[in-house]
Formats: sequence, structure tokens, C-alpha cells
Amino acid sequence: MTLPPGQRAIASFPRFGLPRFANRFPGKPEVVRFELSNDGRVVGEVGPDRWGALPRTIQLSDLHCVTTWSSLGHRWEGGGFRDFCTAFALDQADQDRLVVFRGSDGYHAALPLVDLLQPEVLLADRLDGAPLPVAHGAPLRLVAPAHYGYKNVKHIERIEFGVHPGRYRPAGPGFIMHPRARVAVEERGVGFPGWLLRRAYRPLIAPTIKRCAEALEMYQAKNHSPATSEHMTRPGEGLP
Ligand SMILES: Nc1nc2c(c(=O)[nH]1)N[C@H]1C(S)=C(S)[C@@H](COP(=O)(O)O)O[C@H]1N2
Ligand SMILES: [Mo]
Repeated sequence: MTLPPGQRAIASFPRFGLPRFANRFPGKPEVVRFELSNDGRVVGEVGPDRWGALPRTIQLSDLHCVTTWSSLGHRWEGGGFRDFCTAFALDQADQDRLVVFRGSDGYHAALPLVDLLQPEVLLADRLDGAPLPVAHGAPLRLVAPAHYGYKNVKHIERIEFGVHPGRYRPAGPGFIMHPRARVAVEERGVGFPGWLLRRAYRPLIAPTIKRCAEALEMYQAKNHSPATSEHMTRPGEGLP
């Protein structure tokens, strides 16, 4: 089996992300609830009822992190993105416009609508036969397997349609976030060749995995026992 250029398979599926978001967790990971906006106007909220009424789909795919690790063969379940757009009558006319996904940890990323309307793009609430765990983006995450992990936003709390490309500022330093970040053509970043970014990123993998795992352990120690479920984090709690 061939991996995309510059990627290496790892046996595990680590929690991963920009270190500055590693200590932030969703307030209510068991409930899908997010806000929808179009062209800057809030058009409504999608809660468990509306979400539960959508057609469901299952899909197998690999996650490719820009730092070069790939985790293979995950079974995601949720709503197909195209079905989602149809069900909510979202404007699909200008496919160069961005859709911005915002996570409750403060992270965000955007893709042009044209990339999101591909059949394999999913809003996932289940992974490998179980509810999506916090480590991998509960309650809801984007699965866009043709794009690097950094476009696959976890803990979604807001989706913004119809955003003009000139109006969106990426979450990290500019060179990190390619507007499309297609794995097959190695759009790892902006302004630097893929081979250089591979070399720069590889040493960051092990310490980032460690940092993300330690933060998750602390979160679980605080939140996981039923006796303390009253103390589930509220939005903003525990932020640095
Ligand atoms: N909300 C949020 N989504 C995020 C990130 C993050 O830090 N916060 N990191 C991204 C990066 S860089 C990667 S590689 C993947 C990792 O997904 P995983 O933790 O399920 O392995 O999530 C992406 N989505
Ligand atoms: Mo990543």
C-alpha cells in the first residue's frame, strides 16, 4: 500500500494538535450542538434533534498529519457533508467561498466549499464503532481525508458558510496553513517546499504526542469518574 508523499504510517492513533490548544477541552463532549452562520449572519443552531434527523453514513479513511505521521484505516460515522448542506439548504453557488470550522478549544480551520463537497467528507460523531472520544474530537469533528490533519477540526461548535477568502485569518503562523492542504500533492504549507517542512516537523512529533497525551490524562482524571461528572468543564474553564 502506498502512502501520500512524505508520510509514514504509525501503528497508533495519537491525540494531536497545536500545543497551545492541548489543554483545552469541550464543555459537553457527549452532546452535538453547534452554531451555523452564512455570509456573516447566524442562521441557527443545530442541536441533538436536528443532528439526529440527518441521513447517516459510514466511511473508512486515513488521517495524515502534516508533521508526516499517518494513522490508517479508521471507521468514521456521521453525516456526509453534502447531505448536510442539502438538508440545511445552505447556499452552494460560490464554491470558492470558504467554510470555517471552529472548535470549542479555540482552534479553527477553513476549506473552500468545493473541497468539502467531495463525497468522502464527513461530520463525524462516531469512530471505530464507538461514540467519538474526546481525544479525537468529541462531540463532532470534520473528516476530510484528502486534506492534512490540520483541516480536520475537532470539537466543532460553529460552522461558518460563505466566508470570503480575504476575510479569514488562519489560526497559526501563516506558513503553516495552506488554503487547501491537499495531501496527494503535498500542500503542507505556504512558501516552503514539502521536503523542507517534513524535516522541520519530524522532530516535533514525539514531544507533541506526549504533551497532548499528558493533557488528556489530566482532563480525564478530573472529569471521568461518574462521581465528579457534576464538575464537567464549562466553556472557558481550565484555559491558560
Ligand atoms: N479543535 C482542534 N482540532 C484539531 C486540532 C486542534 O488542535 N484542535 N489539531 C489538528 C491537527 S494538527 C491534527 S493532525 C488532527 C489530529 O487529530 P487526532 O487528535 O484525532 O489525531 O486534528 C486537527 N484538528
Ligand atoms: Mo497535524
